[in-house]
Amino acid sequence: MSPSINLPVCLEDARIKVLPTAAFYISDFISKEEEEVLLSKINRTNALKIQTAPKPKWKVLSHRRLQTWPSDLTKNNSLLDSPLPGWLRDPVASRLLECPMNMSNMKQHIFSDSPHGGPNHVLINEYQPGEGIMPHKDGAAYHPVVCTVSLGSSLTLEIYETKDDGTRETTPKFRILQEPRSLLITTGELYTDYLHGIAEVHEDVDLDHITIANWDLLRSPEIYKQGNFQRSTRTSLTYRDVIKVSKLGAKFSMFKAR
Ligand SMILES: O=C(O)CCC(=O)C(=O)O
Repeated sequence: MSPSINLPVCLEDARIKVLPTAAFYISDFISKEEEEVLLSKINRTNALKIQTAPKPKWKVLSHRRLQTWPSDLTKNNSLLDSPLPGWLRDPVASRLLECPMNMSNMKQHIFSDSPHGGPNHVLINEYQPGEGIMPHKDGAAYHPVVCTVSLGSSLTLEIYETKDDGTRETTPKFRILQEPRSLLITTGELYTDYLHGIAEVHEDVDLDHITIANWDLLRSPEIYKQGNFQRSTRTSLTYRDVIKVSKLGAKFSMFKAR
């Protein structure tokens, strides 16, 4: 194992204790070399797709770029059965499945209770400084576990409560700082009841041990001791298990270039 990886013995050791339901943060989940390989795959994939298919893999949205692997969900929220490409399975997905939940049951991992026992879908989002994503919920298509690996730059994810009338509070209830090469896992009510988003700012401010829920789990809290951080390009990979999978996909996927 690369020395720059630092995995806890079990996820329980990486729990973000101030959050209402199980959420975990591992600052050194992948190495610098693995981060570089992932970034080159994400961008080379794009170049290859341009050569072999008219539609580029990146979807340019108004405030970020997005890739969807192995494919977009259908209108009824199902996934056409197709494996994730090898570079999205190893090292991230395989490492997620190897990390035990707690010491009392070393065989249980974060996807043990999910419909397919592991992630089958990855969204790749790229944010330039000043870009972000509006607060939202991920909805019913997925099992309520989201595993996010961050590449390139730090930024804060903001978690919002909803008011009794269903509208969202204006200030976030919690903020989680995600460093490059880190893994964040959110589950349960954080998935079902709270909204999450990324502010469209160039700089994250008001960073300290009180405002940042995972401060004690950060790799390099000293970087943020002035209380602010200037963002650069940040790419995230979010691994999820899509509940409905249509077997039709298997037939067509063998004809697709990967
Ligand atoms: O990029 C991220 O960390 C968040 C992405 C996100 O909110 C989503 O994919 O639903």
